[in-house]
Amino acid sequence: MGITREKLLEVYAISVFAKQLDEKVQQLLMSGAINTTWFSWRGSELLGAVVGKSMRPGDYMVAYYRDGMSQMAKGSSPGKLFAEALGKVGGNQKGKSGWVHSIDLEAGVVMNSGVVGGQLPIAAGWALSSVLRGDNKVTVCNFGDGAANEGAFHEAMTLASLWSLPVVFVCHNNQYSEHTAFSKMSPVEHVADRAAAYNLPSVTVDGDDVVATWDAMESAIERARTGGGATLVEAMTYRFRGHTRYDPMAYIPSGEVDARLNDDPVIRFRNWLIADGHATDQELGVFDHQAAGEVEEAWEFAKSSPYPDADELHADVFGPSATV
Ligand SMILES: Cc1ncc(C[n+]2csc(CCOP(=O)(O)OP(=O)(O)O)c2C)c(N)n1
Ligand SMILES: [Mg+2]
Repeated sequence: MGITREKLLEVYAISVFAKQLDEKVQQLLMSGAINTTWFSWRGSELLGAVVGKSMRPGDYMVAYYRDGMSQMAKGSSPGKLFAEALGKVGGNQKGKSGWVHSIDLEAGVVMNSGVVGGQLPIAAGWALSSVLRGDNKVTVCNFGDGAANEGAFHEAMTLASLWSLPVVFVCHNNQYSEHTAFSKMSPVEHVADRAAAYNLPSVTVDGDDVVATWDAMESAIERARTGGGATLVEAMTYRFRGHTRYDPMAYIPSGEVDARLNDDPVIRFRNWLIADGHATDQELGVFDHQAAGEVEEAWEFAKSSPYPDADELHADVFGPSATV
């Protein structure tokens, strides 16, 4: 039990890559080179990396629009995600889903949604499918703190507890839901405090603390896999950028974002890896360098992929048939 050196380095590699990819996308958006809806994950790279890396390859991930870093840590191709965000044929859904509905069945990313909270009962459904099929898989469901205020949260927690489903609900509590602070939306301090009402085990962890978050994920996944049922993990994190790129963040107390930016968790983790003897500066420098190359590869892949032909409009979609 506990995170190995190998996994610590994998978490570092994916988080530094995710940070650089997000920065590349911001730069492309601000320069007008691309135009897409992008929900920045800056500030939560470590959390996403730990969630994806703590799962088995065959496990199911139910994603949400701000957790591309978790999906990539689970094995989803960055190039295909990027192409999907741009509506290109090379994307996971050939450009028809866009970023917020991209899934990757090969990587086990089975569901994704822009409907806030909508994925929670569906995650319970995936977990129920594992019980019925006896496939010994665990479903991990990512969602935000705002999603915990949807009725769907209540439905999912109730069923997951009642039926002892093999699911781990991971709340990425970045303390804001669009333009509203969690403290203004919730009568209890933590999402995890609500678990008692469902008789569910729960924990609140510092999502920037890789070791603590790994331990929380490992024991919740183990509980789910061994018949102990569901767990609610609340990981505290922070959203470095606005909800979308058009958000001036005027509702955030002055100095709050700067204080967070000056204590970037990815840099803090890097320093800790060195200070604690897990890696040298040179070893980590190799990952930093590789990440820069992989970001360019993903961008090149997305850029060079064509847009779908107009003939494709009705293929692979529900609704009017191709003959309409
Ligand atoms: C059912 C529903 N209600 C409202 C919205 C509009 N909306 C999009 S993102 C968002 C904020 C959700 O916040 P949170 O769950 O904390 O996730 P975060 O964006 O902070 O990662 C809202 C309200 C939506 N997409 N779906
Ligand atoms: Mg939030």
